[in-house]
Amino acid sequence: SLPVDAIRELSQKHEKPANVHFQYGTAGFRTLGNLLDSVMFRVGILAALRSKRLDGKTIGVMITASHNPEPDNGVKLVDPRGEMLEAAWETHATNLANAPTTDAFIDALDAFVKILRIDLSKPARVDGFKAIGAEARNAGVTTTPVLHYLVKAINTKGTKDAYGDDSEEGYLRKLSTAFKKLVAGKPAIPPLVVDCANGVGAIVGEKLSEKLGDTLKLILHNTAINTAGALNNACGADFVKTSQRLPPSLASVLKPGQRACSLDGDADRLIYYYLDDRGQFHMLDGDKIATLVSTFIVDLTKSAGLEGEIQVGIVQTAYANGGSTKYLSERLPVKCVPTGVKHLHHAAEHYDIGVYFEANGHGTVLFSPETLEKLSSYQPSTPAQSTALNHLINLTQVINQTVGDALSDMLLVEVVLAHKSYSGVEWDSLYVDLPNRLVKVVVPDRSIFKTEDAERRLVSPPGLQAKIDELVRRYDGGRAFVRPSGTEDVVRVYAEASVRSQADELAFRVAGLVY
Ligand code: 16G
Ligand code: ZN
Repeated sequence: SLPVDAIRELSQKHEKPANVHFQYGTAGFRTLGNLLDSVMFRVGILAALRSKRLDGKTIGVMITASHNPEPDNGVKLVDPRGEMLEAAWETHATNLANAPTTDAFIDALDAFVKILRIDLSKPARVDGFKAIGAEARNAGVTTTPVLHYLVKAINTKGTKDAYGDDSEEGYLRKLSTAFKKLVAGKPAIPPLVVDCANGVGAIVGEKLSEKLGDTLKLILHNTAINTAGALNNACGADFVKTSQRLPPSLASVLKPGQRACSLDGDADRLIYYYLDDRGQFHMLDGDKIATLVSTFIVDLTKSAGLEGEIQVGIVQTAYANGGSTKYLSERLPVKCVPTGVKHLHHAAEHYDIGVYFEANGHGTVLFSPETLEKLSSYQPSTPAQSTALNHLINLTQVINQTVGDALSDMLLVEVVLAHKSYSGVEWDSLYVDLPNRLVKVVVPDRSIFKTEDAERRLVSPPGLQAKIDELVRRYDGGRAFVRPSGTEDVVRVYAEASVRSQADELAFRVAGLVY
């Protein structure tokens, strides 16, 4: 049974603040860090119980502000395969976090353990945290994707699916070794400017840089991880994507034509960009990355003689630029799903090779178990086929398949650019982004906004979608949708049109309907 006395004693040191409602949302529990003490304690217990429920498999606990301002902290769990916490447990997590007192928490815990038939005598391994009778290991200060990697590596150790050495060093070695093989024999790669958002990507990026040596010189900027308030402030992937401009700190650094990229605070989002000869800023976001990477992988499957054998598919959300959706769907199967990594990841698992990216720069490529099997047993019949096959196999190593990983995606992009001899300009010209505008609207109650069709249409409030449709019809190339944010108390409005001023106008007019 539950060690009630021990839990009570500890829980009383971490009472829940009154008048706060916690919600395990798309990215775990997120709120002001100073409100999260009770949540941290309870998440520790929850993680231990999840581990016990899964026969002692290792669970990860990540504490991070991600792309948000420093005081906005969060905590999320990583499931044994290195993936996001199973959806059903999000509700359990929310219930436990909101029990008003220690006694109510213990009652809720007791009921929960009974309903889920959790055998408390089972061992529990929680990486990075200590809780009831759980073995814990502190993964230290590292990126979110490294934690996902570690959890998968620990749980697959010694099996035929072993994912890699279960250390940060193992992660760095796996990625850099595969990268070096992939670019061997290609012309020297020009140095890459990396904006680390003053977050933990600076630490891991530095170590990666050492491993890469001369194969790829990383020029790290915004590495002030100890400066209060600097995290994601006027830098980082979210700043670049949202404001569609260069981080001011790079203005004197970046030369015309030079590639640069921004990570977010926990290094699971990546946005590229460059300045053209006139000094104009060009952004290469998650949609551009998906396009670059998927066409490369399709080419390789053809060159390997595996066309028709291995199907590549794309997963996007409603935020994907219409230009990218048009370009991609003329070539490949494309699926649209609701916002949030778990939806994209899940849908991508249905393809032989699933490429998923959110426009905000979070994404990765998944190779199904059957595809991995096919790649390892396939007998190429020409040297060219053999080369392409080896590239595909090395791609499975350079890509972090547990979750979107800015550093791994960065290496992936660099591989493709090196193979195609592309600069930012050629990459950018694959398709033209439609001008777009994102606005947020503060409303009294965002829960009245309900969507369907992968968040592209509103079903509630009644009548609103018809008004939006009517407005959109008047704009050339117009598209707009409204959805409640899963992470902030606002409603988001997205609009695009064939000209900038029209996209802006459409967004503001739709926002006007939402108030
Ligand atoms: C979270 C999601 C991200 C999504 C964003 C949307 C994860 C790990 N992260 O950050 O994928 O794009 O929420 O936020 O799922 P919104 O609902 O506030 O627009
Ligand atoms: Zn993040």
